[in-house]
Amino acid sequence: MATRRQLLGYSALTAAAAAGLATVGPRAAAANGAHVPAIVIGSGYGAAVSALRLGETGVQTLVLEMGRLWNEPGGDGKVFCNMTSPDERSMWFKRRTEAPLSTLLWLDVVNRDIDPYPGVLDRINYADMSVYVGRGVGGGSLVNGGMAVVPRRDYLAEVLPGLDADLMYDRYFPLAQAELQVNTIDPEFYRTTPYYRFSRVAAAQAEAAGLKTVFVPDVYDFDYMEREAAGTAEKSALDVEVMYGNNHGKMSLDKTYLASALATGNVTIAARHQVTAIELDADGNYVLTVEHRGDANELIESKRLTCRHLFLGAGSLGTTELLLRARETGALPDLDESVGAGWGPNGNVMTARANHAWNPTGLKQSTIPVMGIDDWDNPAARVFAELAPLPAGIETWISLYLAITDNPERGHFTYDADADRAVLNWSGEQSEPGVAAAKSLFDRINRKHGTSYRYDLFGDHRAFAADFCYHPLGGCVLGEATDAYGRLNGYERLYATDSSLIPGSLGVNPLVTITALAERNLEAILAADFA
Ligand code: FAE
Repeated sequence: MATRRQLLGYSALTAAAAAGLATVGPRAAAANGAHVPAIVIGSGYGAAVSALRLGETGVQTLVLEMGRLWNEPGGDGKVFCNMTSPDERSMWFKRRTEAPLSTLLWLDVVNRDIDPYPGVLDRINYADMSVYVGRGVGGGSLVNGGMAVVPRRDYLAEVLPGLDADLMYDRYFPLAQAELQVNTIDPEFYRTTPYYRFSRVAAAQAEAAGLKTVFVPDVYDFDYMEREAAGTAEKSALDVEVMYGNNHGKMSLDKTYLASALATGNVTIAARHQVTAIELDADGNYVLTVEHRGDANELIESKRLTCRHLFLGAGSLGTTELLLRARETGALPDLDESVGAGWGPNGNVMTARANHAWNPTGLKQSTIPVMGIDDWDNPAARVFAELAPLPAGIETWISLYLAITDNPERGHFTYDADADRAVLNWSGEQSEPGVAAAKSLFDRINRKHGTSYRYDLFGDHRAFAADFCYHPLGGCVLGEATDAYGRLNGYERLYATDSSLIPGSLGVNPLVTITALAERNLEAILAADFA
């Protein structure tokens, strides 16, 4: 249930979008030349936590987001398009959609030509790795599956040994889950609805092969989903909506943290505002070069905005690029030499199996995964694999999986001065440990059931796709490029607050951890740096 302050903040977002405004909240904060006490770059999980906690503490805060405000229906009455009929709203300035599954039976039937537009999903293509990210007020929360998994305590201690585990598990994870409105599917609905047949089939096969399956909580409102199934609410997850946005049901950040932040009265959100450079002036203020752009990507206004405290929440790629550029151009030369290092795709590997004719996976499929195979206790190959839907509108007999593997490889970013961008150094070989781990798990299932992989889904003849990821992590690692709370080494009042802090691997989907870590860090920062 939304709280009063969330309803208040969300209606401010909706009203601004309806009026065609890019800025929500006190407008002067985003005027060219303005000085504000705090600026937050980006509006994903880490950024949204920062905005709320700063606003609650009475700190005037400006949130700068390069993507759109997605709170106003288009000509078809919908804010977002679905995955089977993508239009320009689907992707960020592409001429053709770039979906993760690009073919079916080797046929080019998935992707569509689209007009370039600030659509909600971006795919950033490096040489041997592509990264999907959300663009818009709410960041990745607008496009993700909402799976809200708390990491294993032992693995979190391996990845980020400096964290106080008791505090994380007793205080910050429960706080993040409550604010994000995490809930769990009713097992009876799961067991009986045709929309989760795909998941029941895959779970039963995993269990028969001796593997453990677990329900996975989510930020999608499962009461709403039950009403979709009953025909009493407009369909969203049950109408092939997720990667290009959900029109209903999903508790994305614009309905939770960002709405609450706006309701404090101290927070301004400026959409289509991209930060391109960060400098420091003689008084120790951060000076930001910001481009306000329109739907055709035309420059509406170039701005200079200054602040005392600067929070980077532009995501693993966005935060790392801004910091690398600042260090390498000499704007912030004292940034740590480890900025750019410690990056990983959370061991993401996608694969699919072909089921026997007597085991259909269903015409109707919910887009929200609710179950995973948990084989993380297997010392030979630690894998947590979500049972993913493939809602094609036809029977495919496919079981699809996104496996999170314990791939120890790490990539790093370098600054390409000519292109003025950060380039990811990650080779195809570095994906191989993840593929080997995933293969060992799914080979077990195939052996048990006499089934095989599908080779027709990734545009070529591969059974495993590890050349794209949904979970970019690292680039500005906690305790390496920063102190124990995300303060950047070398500078004061400069913070990283997002997935860039987590060094490449987490063992589960990362949104709850990013949120909980930001809550932890902000509490310490507000107590010490804003006293
Ligand atoms: P993020 O949410 O990426 O937000 C960064 C924001 O900063 C974006 O809105 C950018 O547009 C904006 N930005 C970047 N550069 C600039 C700039 N220079 N100036 C202004 N704004 C800028 O950051 N995770 C889960 O836990 N469960 C899932 O089920 C799940 N499914 C996923 C499915 C898909 C298709 C994708 C793409 C991701 C999924 N994820 C999932 C990952 C999750 O969404 C991601 O880890 C978080 O969104 C990262 O949060 P951050 O706060 O780091």
